[in-house]
Amino acid sequence: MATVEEKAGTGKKRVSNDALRGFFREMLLIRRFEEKVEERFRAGELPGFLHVAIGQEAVATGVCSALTREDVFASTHRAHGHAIAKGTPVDKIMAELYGKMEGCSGGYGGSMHLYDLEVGNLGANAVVAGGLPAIVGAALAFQMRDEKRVAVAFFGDGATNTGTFHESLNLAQLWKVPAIFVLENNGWAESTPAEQQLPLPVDQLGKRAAAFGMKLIEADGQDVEAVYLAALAARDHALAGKGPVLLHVRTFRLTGHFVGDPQVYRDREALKQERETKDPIRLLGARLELTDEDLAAIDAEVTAKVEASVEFAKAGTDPQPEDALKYVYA
Ligand SMILES: Cc1ncc(C[n+]2csc(CCOP(=O)(O)OP(=O)(O)O)c2C)c(N)n1
Ligand SMILES: [Mg+2]
Repeated sequence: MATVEEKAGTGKKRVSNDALRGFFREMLLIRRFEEKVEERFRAGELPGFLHVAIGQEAVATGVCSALTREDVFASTHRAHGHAIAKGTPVDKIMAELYGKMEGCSGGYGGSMHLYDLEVGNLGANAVVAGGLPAIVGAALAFQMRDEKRVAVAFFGDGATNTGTFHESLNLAQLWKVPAIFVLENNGWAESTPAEQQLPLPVDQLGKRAAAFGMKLIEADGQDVEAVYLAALAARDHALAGKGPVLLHVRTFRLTGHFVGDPQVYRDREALKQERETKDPIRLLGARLELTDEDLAAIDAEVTAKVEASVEFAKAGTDPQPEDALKYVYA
């Protein structure tokens, strides 16, 4: 976990510069990984359907840095960043995207089904809001076993319109389980903008917590320090037996819904503006006053990791036809 200090004379918490540099490195690793994934997908090397979370890296890093290895999470169709931030090596994730047996899900899952129980990844899920009920169950187990662990669900603004969202928050609050519901609000559900899918203004989506009497914590999703401190507070609340938390972070999807999305529905000028002003990596780099040399060194280090992951994946083992029905229980 990162070091939290007191900002001199203000009583306000802040994260040490060393820890912020660590966050920067991880966020850049996630960015370079996803850029590489886009490139290899366009080159026809990756099967399936892919979603990247470019612009949302501060949410993955901020939340997962506040968790221990024993804490668990469930993710969505936009899962690479969460998986990397919780500690799965990029080699295993890239191999999964290439459909290789060395992948974190043995090559059976692909981008929308990244699992890694060793680091507490209970699975990405292609079903919108599919992870929330699982997280309520995991949190209930921790509560019944008296374990100091939290269960975290990542999901988007669109997911808050599903029945599973409401059922999960209702039961979680009723049972006061140690769950954190991370509402990663990027203001889009595929090509549908917030104002066409939400009855509340996009920035007020956190108000949904009140319907369940649930604790609400909010943070700027482009500011990794703010997300991290908010996630720490949410974890403390949940572990104190005070019940679950809705952690609402406003963030920005700086690319299409899926890799290859031409985004014909999106205002070009607004997107350009968001890319210039809302990029969480650029914002953190400016705050840390990284020099060009610093930046080049960190970039070279993470880019080399990503390149190596592609080599690792390409050298991996293809599943055999006779393995197709393994792990099928239906
Ligand atoms: C139950 C269900 N309904 C619809 C879909 C199709 N779908 C995939 S992603 C998506 C949008 C989800 O929006 P949001 O929850 O805001 O997540 P984001 O894509 O913005 O990360 C939809 C409707 C689905 N996969 N599952
Ligand atoms: Mg969304």
